Amino acid sequence: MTENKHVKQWLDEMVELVKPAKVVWIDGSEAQLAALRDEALATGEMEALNEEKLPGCLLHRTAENDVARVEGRTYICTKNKEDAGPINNWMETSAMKAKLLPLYDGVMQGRTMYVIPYCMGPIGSPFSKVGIELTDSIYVVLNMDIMTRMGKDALTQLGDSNDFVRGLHSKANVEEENRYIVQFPEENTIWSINSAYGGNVLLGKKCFALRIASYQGFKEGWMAEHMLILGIEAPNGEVNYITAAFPSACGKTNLAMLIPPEVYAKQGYKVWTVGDDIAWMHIGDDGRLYAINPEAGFFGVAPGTNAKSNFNALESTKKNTIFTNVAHDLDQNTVWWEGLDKNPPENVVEWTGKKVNGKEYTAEGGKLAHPNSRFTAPAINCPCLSKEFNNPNGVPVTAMVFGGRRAKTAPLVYQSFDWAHGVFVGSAMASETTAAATGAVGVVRRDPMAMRPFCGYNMGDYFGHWLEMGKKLGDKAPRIFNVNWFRTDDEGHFIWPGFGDNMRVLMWILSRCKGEVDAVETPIGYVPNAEDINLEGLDDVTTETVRGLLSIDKELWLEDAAGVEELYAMFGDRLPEELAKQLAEQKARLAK
Ligand code: GTP
Ligand code: SPV
Ligand code: MN
Repeated sequence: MTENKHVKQWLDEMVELVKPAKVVWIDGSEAQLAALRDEALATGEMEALNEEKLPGCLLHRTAENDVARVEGRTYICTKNKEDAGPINNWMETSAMKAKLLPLYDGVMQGRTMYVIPYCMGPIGSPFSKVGIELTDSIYVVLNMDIMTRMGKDALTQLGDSNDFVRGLHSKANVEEENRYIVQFPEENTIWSINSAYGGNVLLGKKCFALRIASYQGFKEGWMAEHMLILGIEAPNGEVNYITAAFPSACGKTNLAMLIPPEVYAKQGYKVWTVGDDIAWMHIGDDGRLYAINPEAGFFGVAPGTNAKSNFNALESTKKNTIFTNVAHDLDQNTVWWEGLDKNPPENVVEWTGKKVNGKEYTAEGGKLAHPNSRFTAPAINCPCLSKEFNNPNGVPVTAMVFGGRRAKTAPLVYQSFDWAHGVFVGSAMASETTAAATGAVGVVRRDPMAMRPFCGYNMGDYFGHWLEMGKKLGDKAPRIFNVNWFRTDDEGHFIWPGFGDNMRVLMWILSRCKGEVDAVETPIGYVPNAEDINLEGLDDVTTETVRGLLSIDKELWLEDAAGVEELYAMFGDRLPEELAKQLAEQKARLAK
């Protein structure tokens, strides 16, 4: 399908290694995809859902030991350990290859190898980049079709260039003890083996668009971030774009697709989604920062998604969507998850594949759907998809937001003093862990810029790169904020209503960017006057509640600073001096 000699040479090498029975190029045609769907249905790898209620939708279950990203088995391999940094698992490039080659040797014998050319970013955009994924999984092919611009167009975009990411995936025998998700940023290469789950195997997503791309951005002067992109359209038609970085399962998809509360809707405000997980950002000709969404679909968390919490996400899943590890309602031949509605189906197969009755669950945790069950939905299904979605130049960013799950400490919202302080705020992020990765849930850990699992190089250098970008942007830099939707009361209930009502906070953020509203200067940044958060139409939330949500406990913040200090110490001399200075200044302000 291509005359590109770099592609052909690499493909020959990989075929010789994994020895597939057959090699099939994915051209992206509907006929080829339909045949693959049929094959997956015939083998039971996928199940077809109710054609009337969920046309074109498929259900898939992964192995019980393979339901989330595996951070402990994810590596950044470079020649020198310092270049991967203290946060990433590291092994020297050739040592890792020596370890993995025997696992790959002949692993596709008797299987078909699919060759998937794909483009991250709009076809024709100067900011887009091409990858090729080799895989023995039809699930991967069908998901990559939704998540990326896959097929012939991607090869056209590549031309005869050597600048493509070489991805090799085999589900092998899905052995946990031999599972590896390995990035070689210095070689534009990804090797993934023994998983068949989402982020571990859809190599365009976290492996390329964040781990490899963050390193490319460092080298080439742009940024790859774990950020949603949304536009807020004012009644006069002006649209302002906001990007936001929250750790996995902390609310990006929800915020990206929010429905404005009545108070704004009636005035004519609208919200548009450009992206829900990843932003690639470049400095434009006018000196501002522009963002594109490299993806073409949403790999979203199913549990908690319902018509009230996220109408637009739910609508996006009504056709041509793949559901992974949700429950299967046998009477309707539809899907169900916790939080969809209050009526779990009676005649149901839980996510593990076991048929259960009524409300008995056998799966650990007592849930019908896995907490990290997901939908893979085409972006074009989204009712609020931005008309700029395919704009090759991206959209200009007015504000950047960081946030996480913090039961106490972080206030509802605050603004950094300036860009450098904003980089400090992002670097100091912490959040409670979620089901998006294997391991304990609900433990507070430091997660700088929500990139801890996704930064493909030394995070000290990454902080330095952020500071550099700010210098280049100067006074055109987006303003930087931090939010927290997850403060809880003494009974552990969320105090802030969240979801659509988060727009009330975004509106304050935009007012600040335009210099329209004052704020209170505190040791950690500018905090709103509680009266400036519009609460019209909210029954349970008063200005007094908001005052509480905005309160800052200096003791807790000093403890937090100690955590930041510990994190910073890991980077040694790779930590930019500016950040050490920011931390010292913040501590001094808190101690006053
Ligand atoms: P990844 O796809 O893993 O990167 O996750 P994400 O950041 O896109 O998170 P998502 O929007 O899917 O939300 C994850 C979970 O957080 C869901 O269960 C939501 O219901 C919940 N959530 C999202 N926004 C809010 C909010 O404003 N308040 C509360 N309390 N929960 C929220
Ligand atoms: C995340 O974990 O941040 C995700 C899902 O968006 S995955 O693609 O599995 O990484
Ligand atoms: Mn994510």
